[in-house]
Amino acid sequence: MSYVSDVLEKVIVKNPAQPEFVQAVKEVLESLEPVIEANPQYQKEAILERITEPERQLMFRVPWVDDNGKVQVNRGFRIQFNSAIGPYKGGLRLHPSVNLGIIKFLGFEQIFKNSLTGLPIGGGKGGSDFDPKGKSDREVMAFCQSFMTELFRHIGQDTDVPAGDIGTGAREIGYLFGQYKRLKNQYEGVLTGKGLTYGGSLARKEATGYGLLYITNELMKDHDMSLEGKTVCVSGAGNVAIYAAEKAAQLGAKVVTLTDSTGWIYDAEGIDLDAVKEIKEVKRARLSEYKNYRPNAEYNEGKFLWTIPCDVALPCATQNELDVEGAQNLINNKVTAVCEGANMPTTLEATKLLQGAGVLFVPGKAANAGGVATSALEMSQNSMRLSWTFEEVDQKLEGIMVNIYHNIANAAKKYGFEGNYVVGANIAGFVKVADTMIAQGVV
Ligand code: NDP
Ligand code: 2IT
Repeated sequence: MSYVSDVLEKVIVKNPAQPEFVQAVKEVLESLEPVIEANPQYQKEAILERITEPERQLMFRVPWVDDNGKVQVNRGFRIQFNSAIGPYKGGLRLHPSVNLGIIKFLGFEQIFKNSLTGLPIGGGKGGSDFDPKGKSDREVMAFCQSFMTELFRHIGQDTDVPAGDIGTGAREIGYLFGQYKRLKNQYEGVLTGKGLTYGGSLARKEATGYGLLYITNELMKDHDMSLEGKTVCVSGAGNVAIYAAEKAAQLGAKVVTLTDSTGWIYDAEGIDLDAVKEIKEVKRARLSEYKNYRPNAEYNEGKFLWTIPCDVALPCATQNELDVEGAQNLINNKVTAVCEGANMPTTLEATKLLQGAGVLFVPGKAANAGGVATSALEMSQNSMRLSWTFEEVDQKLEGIMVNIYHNIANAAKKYGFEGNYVVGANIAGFVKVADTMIAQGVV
């Protein structure tokens, strides 16, 4: 049995009931075969065994009182996965589906994504099964304060720097920051995605979506195409989806779909983003309201199956949202490129199907790295106690995304997998972390 299959087997046995974690590990490990074969030292140093085992896993009770005076209990998580190249860095997800396996898959992906940014950040992720939907501001604050009352002792600007993810936006980061400061009596850049009056970075809000389009643009350019005049389907209607749609439109494309957890909209004339921002960012309401703004648009209840013809598909909602059925619909409609704004939105089978059909496919750990990269820029600004302009941050972000594209393209080519950006991203992200782990000894 090869070293890769042996470790994968062990990961499956040691992590029962964690299908998403096993899926993420399988995708990475299988594409590392050529590097592992070329470098026997990785096996001698047990790099794959070490890199698949988090350095530290925290699970804790989060009790809080709701508006009816009733005590509620949620489960909190922080997975400090790998600190070889920098302090743990990664978001906090607040969603009822959150469990240990989900946070571990996200933390594992984050190691390689953060490595690809070229910035000094290790991999981590956290969150809770708390559902912010339908909660009052006071309830969200009560939850955040309780969550931070345990988390604060494990994090810090040089130890572990959490940020936003699904369900965690500016409001939640504000409450978390306030409680951290109160408990530690320290004003430090312990979280990113902060408000602009207390250490936040301009362009962080836009960064993941804009970054996704910068890398998509570079991919198209490298294949003698452009986004100008292209039709784009985006899924999700949150932070990543909205700013992906905004940059796509700025680059001359027409975005015709968005989705949320209850339905999806199709606007053949191009999505009106001011309307979506009002519905989602201000009212925290459902996409079904979009018809009130654009009566000619379509709203459909249920899951979007990628049935609308498009040149570029950008899944920006959640894991495994694009399955074989969706992929086949995209292929039938002659999609050119699929670039992942969410983390692992495409199933392994759907990824293989798309790649087999010659669709250009850029995986999330490369394509959505603009968010965490800009978080690292926020950390730099906090350390220097100064702020860059929107243009400065945006320019750095674009440079980072263009670099990531060429690094993953070159890594794939070097190992004989030209055009396979999944293999390229995994190899390019892995090698730096693995070599650093060896340099730092058995820790
Ligand atoms: P948001 O909470 O802002 O938005 C998530 C969107 O996806 C919402 O529209 C939500 O619907 C929809 N959604 C979430 N879960 C489900 C589900 N189970 N089924 C169907 N729809 C769902 O999160 P983000 O935009 O920040 O995150 C989206 C993805 O991007 C995630 O995979 C995240 O890990 C990833 N990501 C985020 C980064 C960031 O900087 N924020 C950076 C890199 C990756 P509804 O509106 O109904 O809630
Ligand atoms: O998945 C991700 O990269 C994020 N949610 C952003 C993490 C961060 O630290 O900005």
